[in-house]
Amino acid sequence: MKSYWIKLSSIVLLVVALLALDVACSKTATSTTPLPTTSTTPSTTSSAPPPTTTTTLPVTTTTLPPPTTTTVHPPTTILSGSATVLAQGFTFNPQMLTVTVGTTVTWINKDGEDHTVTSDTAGLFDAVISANGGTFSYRFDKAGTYDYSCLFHSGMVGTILVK
Ligand SMILES: [Cu+2]
Repeated sequence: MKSYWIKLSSIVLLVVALLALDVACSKTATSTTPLPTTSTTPSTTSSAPPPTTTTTLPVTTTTLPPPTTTTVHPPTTILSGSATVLAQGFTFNPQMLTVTVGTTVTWINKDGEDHTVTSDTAGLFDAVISANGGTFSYRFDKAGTYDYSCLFHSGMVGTILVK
């Protein structure tokens, strides 16, 4: 019985010793001494900014020559095969259309009123293009200037230039 108590007490002591050792170890592990902060003081050599020398330059007024106005002519797009003229807002758009010989021109009425496509050359072409999408097509097989107008609205004129 006595030996049992000795054994037990020795175990308890051992456990206590182990615990103490563990505590000591954890203490040493956690207590990390902070590194010395080497505060490098910046060398404050405040160099004064260089004095701003404001040199007043003499104002040279150069008289520029008048701008040369170059009139840019829009490139005349010559359409071939097929071309379209819109009757819109009581005008033919484009008002002048240049096409090659053999081109079929189609007029499309975009207005809410009827128009006509009537050649100034009597008997060449005269057609009514009805309101909201009416169309008329004519194939120009000869070079020349073809003026036309709308019989319903004076001043509604157009030209087809065939080259
Ligand atoms: Cu018209």
